[in-house]
Amino acid sequence: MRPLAPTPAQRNWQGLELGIFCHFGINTFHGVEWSDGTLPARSFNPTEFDAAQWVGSAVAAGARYFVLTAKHHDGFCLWPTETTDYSVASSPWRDGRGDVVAEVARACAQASMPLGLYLSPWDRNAPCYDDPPAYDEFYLRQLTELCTWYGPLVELWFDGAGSQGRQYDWPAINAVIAEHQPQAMVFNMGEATIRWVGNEDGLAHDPVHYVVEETDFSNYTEQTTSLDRARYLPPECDVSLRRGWFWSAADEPKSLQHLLAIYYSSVGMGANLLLNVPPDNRGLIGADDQARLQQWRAELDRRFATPSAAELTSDGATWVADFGRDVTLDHLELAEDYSRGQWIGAHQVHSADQLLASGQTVGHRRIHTFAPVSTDRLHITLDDEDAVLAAVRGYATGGAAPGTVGYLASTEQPQ
Ligand code: FUL
Repeated sequence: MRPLAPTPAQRNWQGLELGIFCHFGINTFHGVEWSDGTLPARSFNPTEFDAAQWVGSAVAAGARYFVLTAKHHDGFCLWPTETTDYSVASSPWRDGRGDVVAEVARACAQASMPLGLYLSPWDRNAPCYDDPPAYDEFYLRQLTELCTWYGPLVELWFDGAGSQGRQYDWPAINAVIAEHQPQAMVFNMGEATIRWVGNEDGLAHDPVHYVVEETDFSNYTEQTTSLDRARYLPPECDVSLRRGWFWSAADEPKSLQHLLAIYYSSVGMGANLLLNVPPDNRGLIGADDQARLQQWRAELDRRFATPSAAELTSDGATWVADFGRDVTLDHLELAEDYSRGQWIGAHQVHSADQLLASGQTVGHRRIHTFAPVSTDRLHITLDDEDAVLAAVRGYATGGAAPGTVGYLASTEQPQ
């Protein structure tokens, strides 16, 4: 049977590979992960706020999209919404005339960085939250403001946390998106076009299916969402550079080795990676975080910036990747042409009689590592003769290891 194929917008989004997630809000000023909607708006005061610095850090990290928490579960809005006073308009920042979403949107536009917005369905401040029809209307007004005030959006991020068992008016939500931001990817809820990978550690596991019949709901429940039919929903791996999603003075960035492991297990596994980099209470990305991101980017560039490209020929399911000369390789990247859907369910890579690598998914990009070999060609066997390899690239990294996952993010529910 022919697999389901991506829409052009889904393919475009998969091609972005790496995004920066930005958790910033009232919690940033109290060193907490979740707050209950009662922290005073007057505590929001990022005196050195600089959206260009945030987006510049994302550019330097090699990210190709940027997703901002316009409203987290506490209900505090980073834009001067007309729906509630619990927003930047009630804060001392810019004398209550500031708009974080607008400044980030401007910085993104200047850097040609696609912008996405996170709007938490769960709202612990809105008095109408316990009245579903009233809250649905309130939420639709917030979503409409975000979809109409800030230019094109690449992604709308709907977080299931706190919403187990709650129904929102998804048909109406989808209609707002369809009317104002039809090209935006919809993350994991409603009429989703992309899905959560199922953990907050940034790790995809082989096989990584682009077509699924159910999705995981959130980190705080075993609940899954059964879809009405199989859908093309490529995964996004979200994880924080730090232990927490929001900045806290006591936290610190993950090690380089850990971040490299995340990259190999997300982008290197055919999924997108959305790496959270939380600005601090000055409104800046701190020096340690910037330094770690730069170190990570430099090491990825060192490993992957100079590929040996191969010419590909195929005889049904067996492909020859011809490098045209002897090359020494210790990393290999395979790419599937998934414009007609994901066909490859298994693959093996041989150099002469030696099995170098094997696995299931190839997808957008699959990275393998192995002990160095010298060869002028590789043989790649796929499990389907209608599958098409788009590219094979070899790298000599000097035997660099994928990295190790030193710390798995806590799955405990913050209060
Ligand atoms: C979770 C939320 O509860 C966290 O605070 C964070 O926003 C993360 C991306 O999703 O489930």
